[in-house]
Amino acid sequence: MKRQKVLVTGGAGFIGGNFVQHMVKKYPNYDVYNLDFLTYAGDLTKHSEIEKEDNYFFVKADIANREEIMSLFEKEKFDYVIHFAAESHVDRSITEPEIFIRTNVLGTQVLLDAAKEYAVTKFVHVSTDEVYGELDFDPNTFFTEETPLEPNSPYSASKASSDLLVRAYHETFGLPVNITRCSNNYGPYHFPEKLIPLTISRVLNEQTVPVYGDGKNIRDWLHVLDHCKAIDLVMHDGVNGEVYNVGGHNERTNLEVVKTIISTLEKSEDLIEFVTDRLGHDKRYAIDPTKLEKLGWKPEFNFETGIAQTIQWYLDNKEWWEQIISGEYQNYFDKQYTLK
Ligand code: NAD
Ligand code: TDX
Repeated sequence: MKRQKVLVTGGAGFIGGNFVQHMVKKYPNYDVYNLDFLTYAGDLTKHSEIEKEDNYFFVKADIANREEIMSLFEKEKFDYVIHFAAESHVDRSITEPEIFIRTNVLGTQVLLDAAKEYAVTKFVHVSTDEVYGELDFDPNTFFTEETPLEPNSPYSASKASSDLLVRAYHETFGLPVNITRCSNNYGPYHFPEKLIPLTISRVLNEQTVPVYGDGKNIRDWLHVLDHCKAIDLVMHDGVNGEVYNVGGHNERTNLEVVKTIISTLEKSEDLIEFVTDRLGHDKRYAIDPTKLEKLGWKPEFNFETGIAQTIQWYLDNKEWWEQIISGEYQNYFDKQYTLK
């Protein structure tokens, strides 16, 4: 079999970064291209180990820059495109929606055009369960692949828009695509603006943890390495045109998550600070992963084993998250919280 060329967009970010490392190590016969614009969320220090490998390449480019993307595809003739690059933080989409449309919608369309023009074998679009909107607190209701799209935030609306474009390129042009919609990821290299790494880093620094509203909103937590295995499976075995939900039945309220972290680190719950709720805050997400399980996926982590491993990783890699929160990014943290 000829060497396969895999383009991973957003490979300097959290999930894309873990996926690039998974691919470089697991498939020495694949050339893995990490394409990233290195926004505030992109960081290459995480790849210091794999940088030495012959099958890893980095390209700095903006997915919304048509000329740049087209000439890269012309030159490299990729076999696979695994598309993670996005603006990913819901809170930012509430204050600055425009960049979400540019990156998540226009950027995806440029990549689809390039994938069509240069006839890739597969285009995997990494989306989110947030495109389905929110569920109520009835524990027997789940998002399936048939749940209608009802996004509530500018972020999820931009992701739903890109999902529809991906679907349209399959229906209209026959582009071989899959869409994956996963629940909240956590694990190594999670950017400390998101709930779990923000809580771990702030608790370790004896800072208060802002819990939005009453803390009863529910998220369904998925370890990033289980997500990487799901994408690996879908890129190789997914049926063209199909959507696959990814989630491991690990629902927790935000307050439960924060309390678990605080007790594991043996700190006081006095650090919890209830702050003004997020606008349009989705109540509950929960995934039905049956379709992906039928394809052969099974998660390794449950929330207890995954969160313990993740907390230990943040203890062992303090320099990584400290370099992020000690820079100008700190201003962002300080701006966000309005105490009740
Ligand atoms: P992230 O914010 O950690 O990383 C995003 C990466 O994309 C960064 O490296 C950034 O530099 C890059 N990027 C941004 N704009 C770009 C552009 N114009 N051109 C090229 N690169 C650009 O995000 P993440 O949490 O790793 O999420 C990855 C994907 O998974 C996203 O598409 C997101 O919507 C989806 N997703 C994330 C979660 C989650 O829990 N984190 C859950 C479901 C789905
Ligand atoms: O400081 C906080 N306090 C708080 O109570 C933060 C940052 C969050 N929260 C709450 C809001 C959510 O209910 O915690 C929950 C998780 O928040 P985030 O970590 O911001 O994630 P969420 O909004 O659920 O979105 C994530 O999962 C789906 C990713 O960021 C998205 O990219 C993905 O699509």
